[in-house]
Amino acid sequence: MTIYALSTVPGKSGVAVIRVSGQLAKVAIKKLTKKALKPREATLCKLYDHKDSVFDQAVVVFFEDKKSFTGEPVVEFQTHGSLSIISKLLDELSMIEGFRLAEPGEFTKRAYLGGKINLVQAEGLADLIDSETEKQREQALMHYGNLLSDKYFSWSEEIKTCLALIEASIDFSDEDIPKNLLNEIRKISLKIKVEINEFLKTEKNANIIKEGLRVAIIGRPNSGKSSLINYLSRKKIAIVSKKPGTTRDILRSQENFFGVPVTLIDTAGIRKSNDQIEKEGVKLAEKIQKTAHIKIYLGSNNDKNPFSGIHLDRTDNDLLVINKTDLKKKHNIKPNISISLKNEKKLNILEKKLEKKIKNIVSTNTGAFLNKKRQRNHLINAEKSLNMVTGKDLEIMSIHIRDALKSIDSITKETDNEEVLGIIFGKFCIGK
Ligand SMILES: Nc1nc2c(ncn2[C@@H]2O[C@H](COP(=O)(O)OP(=O)(O)OP(=O)(O)O)[C@@H](O)[C@H]2O)c(=O)[nH]1
Ligand SMILES: [Mg+2]
Repeated sequence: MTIYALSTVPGKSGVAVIRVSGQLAKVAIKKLTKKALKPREATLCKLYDHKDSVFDQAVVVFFEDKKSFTGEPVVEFQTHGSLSIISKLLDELSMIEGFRLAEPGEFTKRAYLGGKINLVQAEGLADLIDSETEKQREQALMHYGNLLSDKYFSWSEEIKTCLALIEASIDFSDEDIPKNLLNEIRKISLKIKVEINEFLKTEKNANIIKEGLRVAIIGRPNSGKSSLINYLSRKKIAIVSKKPGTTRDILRSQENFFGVPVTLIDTAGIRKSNDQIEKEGVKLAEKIQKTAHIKIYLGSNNDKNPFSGIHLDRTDNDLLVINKTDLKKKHNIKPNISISLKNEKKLNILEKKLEKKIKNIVSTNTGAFLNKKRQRNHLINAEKSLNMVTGKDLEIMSIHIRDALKSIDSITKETDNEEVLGIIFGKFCIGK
């Protein structure tokens, strides 16, 4: 069947694009424009309905078989974007024999089935359409372009090399198998395994790009956490008061720090309390502490034990900060920095340190990240199969290597899984 759909947003617009794909695409040109168009040339045409009345003027472009997005003959009608013209053109197309309205994602699905793009690229295209921030767009483009697919293709090639080595020596008796051959196979499979493992780890970075970095301020009551979120965000996000236990809920402020989406989070002061609401707040704070990418542990200079009752699980990304240096020091903690929010002392240094931590996390995030469960599942299966490439029995080794190859190849090309294809392409809108 030849399919058609509105490819631009439904509704009133300057220009609407209606796309037709299929072997009969040329029939639509002939019926609607009464012209024969040269491929890839924009031609201004009158559009005729089935009663020979002109209903619009449109720029029409024809793409030949194999030289279009879908790989089939494609026509794009760029009409005036009025609701009546769009529905008229869709009606006229529906009257042509062999034509039907496209399903969601069907143009992209045809591009995949026609070998114009692989599945990883199709998933990247869906992300590209959905992308909202610059980082998301960058990532989606890496998936839609060749970068990620090439990684999978190169693993596939290397695994095939292993198979070729096995094939070449399968007739040797066990004793005669050259030792370096077994070593070579093990070396290649180990290398791929390590690379897969590294790539699996990038999944958490993908979440940062999607949801932003979470910076949580954690500390005992009254240490100045709310004062700090207000300072860092340059807004009055939280109530500041000398009464310990002021903040109970989680307070968030969305920031854009040097192009990185960051959520600053103020939490309830952590201490033992009999107050039911405060207890609830402490629980929430401890939960946030576990999921933050960066924790700013904030203590008071005039506390003997500024972090008592707080489980200081520190990574390199976290900062230990002492506030209230305008008051007398009562502790012997060695923090990353001491500040006074009251006197605005060393706050710019704190901000610099925070900037460094953020950049550190984001800058290690170059290249394409894993962001699809489907791809992850195949990678995990490939990893499992490669783990079994041990021993000396070439036939058994070859079974596991073949399994690994199948898993890797399924990432770019699912051969027999209509359900999976339905999920991937169903995510697109009609007309894409
Ligand atoms: N002397 C002094 N007081 C400060 C400083 N920073 C904040 N404060 C005061 O300390 C008190 C507590 O500040 P908050 O920002 O509300 O502290 P918090 O950590 O959010 O407290 P809870 O919400 O109760 O957990 C307020 O009276 C602030 O004005 C500082 O650097 N020096
Ligand atoms: Mg507070």
